[in-house]
Amino acid sequence: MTQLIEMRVPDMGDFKDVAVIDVLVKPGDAVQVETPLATLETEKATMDVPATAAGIVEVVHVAKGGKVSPGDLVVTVRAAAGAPAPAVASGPVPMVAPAQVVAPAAAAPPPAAPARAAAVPAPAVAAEPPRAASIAEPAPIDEAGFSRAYASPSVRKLARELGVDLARVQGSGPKGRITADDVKAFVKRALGGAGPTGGAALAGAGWPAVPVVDHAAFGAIEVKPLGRIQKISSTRLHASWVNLPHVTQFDEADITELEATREKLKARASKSGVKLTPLAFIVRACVRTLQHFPQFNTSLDESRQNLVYKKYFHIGFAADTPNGLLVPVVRDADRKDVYEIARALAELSAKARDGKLPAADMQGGSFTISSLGGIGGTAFTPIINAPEVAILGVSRSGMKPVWQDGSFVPRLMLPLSLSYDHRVIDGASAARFTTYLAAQLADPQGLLEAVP
Ligand code: CAO
Repeated sequence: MTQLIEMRVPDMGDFKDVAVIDVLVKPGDAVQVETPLATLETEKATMDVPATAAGIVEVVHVAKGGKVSPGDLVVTVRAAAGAPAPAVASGPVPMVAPAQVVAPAAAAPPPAAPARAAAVPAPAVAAEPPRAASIAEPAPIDEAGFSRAYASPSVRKLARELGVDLARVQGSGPKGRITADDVKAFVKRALGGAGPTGGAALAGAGWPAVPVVDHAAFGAIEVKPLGRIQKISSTRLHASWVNLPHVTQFDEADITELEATREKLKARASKSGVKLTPLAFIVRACVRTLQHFPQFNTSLDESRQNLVYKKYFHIGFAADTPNGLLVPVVRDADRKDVYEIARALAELSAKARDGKLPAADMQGGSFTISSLGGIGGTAFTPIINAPEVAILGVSRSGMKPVWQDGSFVPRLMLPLSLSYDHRVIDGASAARFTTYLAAQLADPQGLLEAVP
């Protein structure tokens, strides 16, 4: 003989007309004692209405968005045959404070293992499949952050079961409340994006996450979506940053003679439609240096056991465009003289700025230059355009006193910042590379020689 049990909203102190923000069961669902039936929200907290007996839900009397008061009917449950008498509705249900207020209940240790696990003999250890070495151990849960997170007890329980640190989950509910769907989406992202390039902000993926901050809580804000190019470059930059051990070697090149020569040639070049900028000379100098140090014109293959030496010199250069950062590639830069390089730079950067750069013009680069010289700065640490193994950063040149033959002389010095993949290149090679590069830049006549 089965029995119908009415489950009602328990005493909530002075609260009346409390919003139902989630209904967690539907007719036909099996519930156990303490299974959350619905989530209610007052101005100060969210709380779950728990089942008081085991059985099958017959009728749900509340709807999401409705209001309830203590004593209102939530569900009618058909008790399981032979089930023990329903537990007495136990005073106020566990309450969870919204963000900032620490709820003692929320900081409680993880719930005990489900009853089934206790009743079933544990599988022999040997029967467990070996754990893949690449799966990271879950990061420990930040208990203080977990307890501060704004979530109902049922969502907390779910998070505990799945090993999700609620402190790292962005809530999509009203006032930033974390829902069960937020927790599930977080886990899906962890499974799909775990690993170095995924950049998963998940406890389970082993990558520590940056804190999620409700910026609006501190003042006015405006949210703007990232542009398409920004999204692509942010993924690539992040992938390079987390996969390649970067080291940056700084140096200076004396370009006093180079600038004097460029000044002399600029007007004539301009008449034939060529803007002879320092970057054209820098590309030429890099090609000569790469020819001398072929290891910088390589990529690691997929197995990471071999270096792929490229016999071509396709030089990418970072171009600042209204849509974001693009890297057009000057193809076969070793077969171009300074004027031809200057012409290619101007054409490619114009196309990039107008949004008319075909994908083919951004592919196949073997080394990249990022020049901020036209803007300013003294040095920076560029991120390697992986799978390339090095990138040259160029900052603004300036007059400096340089000690020469017993006295200081004013020289125009160009700051160089070479970031390299330390798996492929060692520090001594990098220092030799920038020293050689600086020597090329100090020799404008050499750079102006016809290409063999
Ligand atoms: N030191 C001093 N002056 C420099 C210089 C340097 N290192 N490099 C360029 N200049 C000067 C040029 O001589 C030019 O002056 P004049 O007109 O008097 O000759 C002026 O700065 C502007 O140069 P430019 O920008 O027209 O040409 P460029 O070849 O130096 O640069 C390009 C072209 C596409 C690289 C540049 O426009 C650009 O987009 N730079 C930004 C790159 C970037 O965003 N890098 C960061 C990537 S990582 O986030």
